[in-house]
Amino acid sequence: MSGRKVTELAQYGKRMSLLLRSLDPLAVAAGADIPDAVTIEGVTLSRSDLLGAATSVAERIAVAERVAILAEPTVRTVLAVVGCLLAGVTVVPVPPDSGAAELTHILTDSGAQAWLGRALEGTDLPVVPVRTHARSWHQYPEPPAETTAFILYTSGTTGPPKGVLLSRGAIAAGLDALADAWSWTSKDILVHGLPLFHVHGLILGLLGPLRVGSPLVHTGKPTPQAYAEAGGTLYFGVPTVWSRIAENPDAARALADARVLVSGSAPLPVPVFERLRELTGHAPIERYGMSETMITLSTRADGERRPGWVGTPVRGVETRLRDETGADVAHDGENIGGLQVRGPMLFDGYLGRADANAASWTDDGWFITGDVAVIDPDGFHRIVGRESVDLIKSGGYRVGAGEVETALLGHAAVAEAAVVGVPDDDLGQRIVAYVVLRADVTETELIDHVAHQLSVHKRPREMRIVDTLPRNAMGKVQKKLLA
Ligand code: MCA
Ligand code: AMP
Repeated sequence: MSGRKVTELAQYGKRMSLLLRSLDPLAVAAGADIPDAVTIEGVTLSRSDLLGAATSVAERIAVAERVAILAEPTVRTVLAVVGCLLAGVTVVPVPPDSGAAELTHILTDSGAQAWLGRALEGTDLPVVPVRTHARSWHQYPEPPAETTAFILYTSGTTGPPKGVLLSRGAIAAGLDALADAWSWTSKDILVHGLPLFHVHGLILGLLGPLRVGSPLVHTGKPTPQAYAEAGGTLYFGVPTVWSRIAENPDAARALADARVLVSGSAPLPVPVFERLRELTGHAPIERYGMSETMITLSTRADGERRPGWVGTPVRGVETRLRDETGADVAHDGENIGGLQVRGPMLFDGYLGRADANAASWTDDGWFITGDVAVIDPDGFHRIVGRESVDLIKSGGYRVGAGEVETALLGHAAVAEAAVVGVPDDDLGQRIVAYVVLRADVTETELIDHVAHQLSVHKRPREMRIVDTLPRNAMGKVQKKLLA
């Protein structure tokens, strides 16, 4: 990043930090105990259970700088994450379905010093146990707002996932902006069954309710039946979750008593929006964000909810559109441009990736999202798509075509590989791999190979074996012809 940009960002950050509050996740909503603060694995923890047990985790881990947490949806994961936040230790959440190559990359790249809680096999890091019945009431001073709270691994178009550095201050600002947009208060009960290693399930879905003081029910898996039975007021889901609920009218109707249904992480198809409205009586709130930025745009609980549109900037956020030459694009609801954002909830850069950091920011300090959007004269945003076909969103997961191609090329039978996202009614996009083979192999074997190297959710759902890949004169695969 240029010196000028760093100074501008620092000044911007300083102005915004005046608006921030502490990220001790249990401090803001302090007061009377909450008997049902978190329910997960069918176990309910009160706020004081959580504080006592997580503080005991903090005491064990406070000497560390960064630790890896296997982000299964369990009581231990919750205690480990909150314990680290109390002690000011950086958390590296590890997807529980991580395969060998992805796991090695995350642990090495992040510099995690130990596992906190359960470890995946095949790593030589020390393991610090999390004891659910231990209690401590030690009080830790609030670490500075700039302290990195999480390193979240997220896919790029090429290469292995990059570590996104999210500070305590960014998270506090991001959560407070959402509480404002969604009128989210301690009277709500949040329900979701999203994974605890991404912004959506972990930061919004676990730290959000702790900060607001609203009970959380984590359903394990986000099935229509589990959502229907949970009895919440506020529901989070990725579009795949909502489209499965929309196809299950009984489950959908059971959500009629909720206050707000929120969709995000990928575009919510308009027919799913309409069907949910018909069955539940609620027009869902749609919001837009990234691991790098948290949530920057949302429709509001007290505002218009327009199908296919993701609303207006949340508190503290500014947006603009730029064309390929860097010129301004009019906010006329028609012209499309590259979406750029800034605000107090943005990340502090990719860990150890000067190249990617330089490419992600404009000279005047705006983050280049890589998404293409239109903005109407009222400030409403519609996300049109991504600039690159090499970033795929499948079931709300961001998957880089390049990482899947590299994994496939690591199999002895694969000579060439090209991976694309194909429209899919259930997953939004389905990962499809085109391969040229040099030896016999079954499709299942190749799919399993990716699942074991990267992670289960990055596996191609379909393999297409071809004789050649379409290439241009430069030898580059023409993916538009494949997708
Ligand atoms: C199938 N399975 C396999 C294989 N094939 N296991 C090993 N090898 C294989 N080859 C098993 C899986 O282990 C799993 O088992 C079961 O099949 C189902 O897996 P799958 O088919 O992948 O699940 P799905 O039904 O497709 O999942 C849909 C989903 C999921 C639940 C919607 O995609 C999901 O949780 N998405 C959320 C993504 C998310 O949170 N994104 C937020 C990013 P078993 O079931 O027994 O385990 S943050 C973000 O985007 C920003 C900030 C934002 O805006 O929010
Ligand atoms: P991730 O890093 O997993 O957070 O993925 C971020 C990407 O998800 C964004 O850059 C968008 O491409 C996409 N995304 C998130 N929310 C939405 C939404 N509501 N509509 C369209 N795309 C979305």
